[in-house]
Amino acid sequence: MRIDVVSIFPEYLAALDLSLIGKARQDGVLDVRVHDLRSFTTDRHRTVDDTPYGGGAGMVMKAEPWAQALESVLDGAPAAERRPTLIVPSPAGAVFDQAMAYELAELDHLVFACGRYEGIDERAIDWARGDFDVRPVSLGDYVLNGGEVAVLAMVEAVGRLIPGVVGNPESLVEESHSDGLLEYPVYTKPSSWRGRDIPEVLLSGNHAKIAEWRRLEQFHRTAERRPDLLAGVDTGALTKADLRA
Ligand code: 6GU
Repeated sequence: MRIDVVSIFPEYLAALDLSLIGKARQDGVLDVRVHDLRSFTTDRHRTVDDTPYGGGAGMVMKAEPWAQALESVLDGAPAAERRPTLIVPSPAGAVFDQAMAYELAELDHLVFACGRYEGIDERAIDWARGDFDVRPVSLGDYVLNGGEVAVLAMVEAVGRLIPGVVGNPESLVEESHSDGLLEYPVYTKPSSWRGRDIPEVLLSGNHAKIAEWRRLEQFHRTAERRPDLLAGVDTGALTKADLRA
């Protein structure tokens, strides 16, 4: 997968050199390129923002540097059957979730446009629809100063779903949100630690019983912490007592 990130703080994206994503880049599974928006300005001050029409606090990112940057990304992209997807991180976007991560992991070319200040001139976004499948995306209902941190989160969530990025694909199956529920609690040695014992069933060697216990724990946790998620899950024969709800 090819990933381009455009930002006025390319250093923020240095974390993409690390860990699983960094390894995937070294292995050639992920081709990640980070671009400095300011290098697409033409004035002496390398201006990327200006005051908002209509008034109000803060600054708005100018359209032209964005058009230049995105055109340069298109020029440098390998010929692809599908249009690249342009993700615009914004608290005003659709909320990113595991289903979206799976969807994006199927694509060959993702481009991230990191806005700062009060956002990007909307005409640049509209213009980009000519060449990109544009998707404004939010991490959740809170405000960050810019899209960079959101891009780190999204690239990690998407990248780890690409074959060859996570060493053991089995670990993608049994994790929070893979089945719409939160993950069950996990334990490792010693079996007794500071007076706390692990649940006995985990020492039973009975795999069916362990699987059943884990499933029930998933429901307990989800009912307690994220009851909103249960609406999308078949709770089947479970009773309210089972859910401890
Ligand atoms: Cl994706 N961007 C910004 N700037 N703020 C956010 C966000 C994204 N998601 C939640 N808050």
